[in-house]
Amino acid sequence: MVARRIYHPFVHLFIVGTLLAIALLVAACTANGDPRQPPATGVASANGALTVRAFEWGFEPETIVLQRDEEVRIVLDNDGEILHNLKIDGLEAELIESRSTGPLTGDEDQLFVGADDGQQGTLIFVPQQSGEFTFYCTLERHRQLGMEGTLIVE
Ligand SMILES: [Cu+2]
Repeated sequence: MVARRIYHPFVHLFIVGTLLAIALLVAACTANGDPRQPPATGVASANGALTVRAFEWGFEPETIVLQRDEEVRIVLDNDGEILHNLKIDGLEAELIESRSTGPLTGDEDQLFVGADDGQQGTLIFVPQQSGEFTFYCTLERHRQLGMEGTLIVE
């Protein structure tokens, strides 16, 4: 009887622990396999480079996180069948270079880069303001079809 009293709480803890572990495992597997999960957030690498894939109809990643006052080189990789671009509105920034491919280029001080289908464009700038902004494709209806993302400057 004494042995049972000592033994019992441990068995109970073991069962609860095992069930918890299984529940966590199942939750983790479900989250990873769920196609509705938003794509991972994009963060610039140590050398300030970040690739954003454009396609019909969206960007990947959909959320980009940049650091204020740190130079970033965004490579717009057009993986789609038609021309796309990436434009950021309302962000105070020092534009260093915009190198587009295809027929569209931005105005002089715009944060804009275009990329022809199967091509890449490069946009280099220094964000000078923290906050949350939107980036999108300016071509007709592309934004409405899903070519829109969030840019966060920390
Ligand atoms: Cu587009």
